[in-house]
Amino acid sequence: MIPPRRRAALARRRTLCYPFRPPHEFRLFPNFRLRVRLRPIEIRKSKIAKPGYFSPDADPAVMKAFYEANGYLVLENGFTPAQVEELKRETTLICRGERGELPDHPKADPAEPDDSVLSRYLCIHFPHKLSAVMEGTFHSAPTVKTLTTIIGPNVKGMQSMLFIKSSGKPGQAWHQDEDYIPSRDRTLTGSWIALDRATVENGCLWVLPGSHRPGILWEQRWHGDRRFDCAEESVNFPFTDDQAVPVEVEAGSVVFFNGYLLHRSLPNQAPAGTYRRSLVNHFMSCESRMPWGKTPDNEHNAHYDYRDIIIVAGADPYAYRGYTSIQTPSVRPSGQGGCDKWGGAGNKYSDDSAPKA
Ligand SMILES: O=C(O)CCC(=O)C(=O)O
Repeated sequence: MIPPRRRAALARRRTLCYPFRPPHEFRLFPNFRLRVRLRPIEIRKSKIAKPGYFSPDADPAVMKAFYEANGYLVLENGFTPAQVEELKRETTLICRGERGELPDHPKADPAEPDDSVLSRYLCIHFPHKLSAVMEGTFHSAPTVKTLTTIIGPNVKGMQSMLFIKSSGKPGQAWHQDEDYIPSRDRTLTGSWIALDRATVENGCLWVLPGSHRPGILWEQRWHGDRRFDCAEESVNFPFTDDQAVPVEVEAGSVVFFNGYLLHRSLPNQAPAGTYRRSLVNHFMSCESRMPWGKTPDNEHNAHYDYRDIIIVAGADPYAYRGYTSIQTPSVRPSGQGGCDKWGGAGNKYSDDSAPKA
């Protein structure tokens, strides 16, 4: 008598050994009475997680080790389907102007369908200044747990971007976020919350694993490439496009990535009427002062500390400096109407037929 566990193991082995579909039952030898019953081949869903993809209960030490080596990780199910639905509803209200009018974008007519409104936007900066629901994502427990694992016990948030990226909208060329939001200890971390399933087709994030490690901010140049919006492209780094990894994720997953990691996204090429929505928040250690933006009264850069922040974990050693509100929400141009409003006046796409005025 074969014990049940051994029988199950043998059955599994038989399943694995026959890559073709064998007759359901056959005799090995005509005079041999043992009948071997072969089960139809099973295509089982792999239980092996993709490297860098973690569940909320994953071992923090393993997550940290992957993050330190690669500069990113994916937290699967970081937000529940109900939370994602609420964030999508809020996205629509923000785009319609129902959470406050956006610069140069009057409130939508109530009769205008949501799809028509949403398709006007590539991205809205600082949505957390408009919406308590958006700001709430800074404090979500799985996010904070991951941030304290990869940054340290004291964490502050300072920036958010709400990508709508409807079909046909461009991506962002290779860049490092510390080029825009400087930390003093290389702890800048993006949390990229997928509100739709993000795929290569609809313009998911691509990363160059390990590219954060040299700790160098590479030179940036205008790219002139219609696949990308008006932000410049990092160049002259020792990595090639074929080393890039697409970070495809389900809605509710969160991609955490280091501020020195080279990353980009390509245009949304999915069918019309679809979106690749994501909410990206930025954080760093509270210990890092932040010389971001214009210093008031010509204060020395090294002394300046941007204080439009939200403490999400631990303590702020500079709390005595107080807190303030500096940024206001804005709409990021897609480049489809030119780049003048992005401080890129004179930046023309390679197929621009006529120079802009
Ligand atoms: O979501 C995207 O398409 C690009 C996001 C990005 O580059 C960023 O968050 O820095």
